[in-house]
Amino acid sequence: HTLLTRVLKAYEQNEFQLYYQPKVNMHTGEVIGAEALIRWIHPQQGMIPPDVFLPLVENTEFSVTLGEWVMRQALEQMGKWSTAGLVLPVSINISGYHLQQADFVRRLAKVLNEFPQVPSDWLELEILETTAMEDLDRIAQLLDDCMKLGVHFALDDFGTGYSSLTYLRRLPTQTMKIDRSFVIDMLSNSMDHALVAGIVGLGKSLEREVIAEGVESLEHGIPLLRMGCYLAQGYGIARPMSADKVQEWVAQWQ
Ligand code: G
Ligand code: G
Ligand code: MN
Ligand code: NA
Repeated sequence: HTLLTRVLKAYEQNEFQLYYQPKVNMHTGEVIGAEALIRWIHPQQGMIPPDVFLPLVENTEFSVTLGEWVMRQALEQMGKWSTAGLVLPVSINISGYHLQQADFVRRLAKVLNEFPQVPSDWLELEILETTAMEDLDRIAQLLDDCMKLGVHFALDDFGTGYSSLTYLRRLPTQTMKIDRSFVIDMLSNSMDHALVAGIVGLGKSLEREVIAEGVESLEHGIPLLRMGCYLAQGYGIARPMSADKVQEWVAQWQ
């Protein structure tokens, strides 16, 4: 079997699972949400990371199937947490191929309607900066239409794409996620420190929320807070974890 046929079979056999990585406000201590990250739990090989199998399904019809599965899983999980007394907005990573499907808005609305107990504004879609977008006017309109349904958007891996500033200028997104490659070494690398400070300033000027990814230690919080970047995600706060561990994590964080 090719790896792709194994991926399709894995989907049918329910071997995919969403892990969740918390995002916090370092200033208030509040847990503000979590990013959903797909995992393939192979019965023999154990966990297979998305970098191994997502590239295979990229730009295929199956990536849309999987993308909608991720959406439903995230919404269902938010509903479960909410019932248990935990309000936790979830962001999911959306592939460019999926986002650019002609009926994206209609299908998103349909999925949201399946979860009437979950407010749509708890769902955030992270758009990869490396997503090749041919027609930015159309995508901007698409994001507007989705935002009318209530969902939020974030520019993921901000600063690494070849058209970061163009995407920022043309796409109506509420949040910028500073790519972890700038954040990880910012304590020792003055270039990275300056770039992070610049991105935070840009976010402030444009009235976007800014979240630092790759916060690998609590020391990272010191310069970030000084810059006015309060929101953070990274191994120093929490690693991605299975859904059943999240409530316990939130309880001990607070
Ligand atoms: O979780 P991890 O760091 O291994 O993720 C590796 C990459 O896979 C990241 O770039 C992440 O955005 C991407 N990824 C993780 N889960 C999903 C998903 O559900 N959908 C898409 N499209 N990408 C994902
Ligand atoms: O591309 P995207 O930002 O969606 O990727 C998220 C990926 O980043 C996840 O696979 C997650 O495991 C990884 N990640 C999250 N926090 C950290 C961190 O602090 N350091 C590193 N190196 N990777 C991280
Ligand atoms: Mn992401
Ligand atoms: Na990212």
